[in-house]
Amino acid sequence: MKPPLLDLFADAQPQQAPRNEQIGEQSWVLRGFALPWLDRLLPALNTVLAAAPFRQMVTPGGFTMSVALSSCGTLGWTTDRSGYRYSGNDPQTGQPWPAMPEVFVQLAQAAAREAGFAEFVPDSCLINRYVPGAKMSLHQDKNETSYAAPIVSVSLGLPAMFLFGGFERSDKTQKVPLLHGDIVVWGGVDRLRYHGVLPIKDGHHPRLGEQRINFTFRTAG
Ligand SMILES: O=C(O)CCC(=O)C(=O)O
Repeated sequence: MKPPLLDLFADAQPQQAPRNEQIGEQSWVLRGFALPWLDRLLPALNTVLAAAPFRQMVTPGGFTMSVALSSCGTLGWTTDRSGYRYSGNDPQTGQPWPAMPEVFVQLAQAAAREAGFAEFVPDSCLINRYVPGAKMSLHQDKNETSYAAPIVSVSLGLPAMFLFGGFERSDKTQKVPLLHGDIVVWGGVDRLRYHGVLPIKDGHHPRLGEQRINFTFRTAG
């Protein structure tokens, strides 16, 4: 029997008290918001990853991303030498991306609602896997057809330092520490703010091991 991709039953860390922190006019960090969902989220994640395993993609500039990616939903974000785009099929298998598990949709909608975005209908969930040292450079999410919907970004596993900037790459950034279970939501007037993740520090998370997993929910199509 193949071992599970993630250890579903290892002890969870002590729970953080849920609270909401405003980091922009329409941007919030929902502390610990995903924690009560974990027992449903992680098995669903394993199912998605069995069909669309993590892989490292190449940027149009020819660099291999340090973060490994997968996706679920009707559209998955991809990159290769010819550009960044959304695709209905996993380029590795040629098959449609796995369907977005119902629990993913419910969590994303609950978080969006909590942050003031009532009608969020995500059609894409990018799943980012960071091992220690992996990072994501400052960027704007601009490959979506419309910017009307917010971004809902879920953090699991090792801690991260999230950078939340302005509308120019050179704008000053806020450093927002993110822990297991935190969710960042930004949209409306903040939808196109630059953001990124500093290199993940070495560590071991009791439930997810030596990695950080991020779900980025978007309405792409
Ligand atoms: O990992 C994160 O917290 C952010 C991910 C992100 O910015 C992205 O996938 O566009």
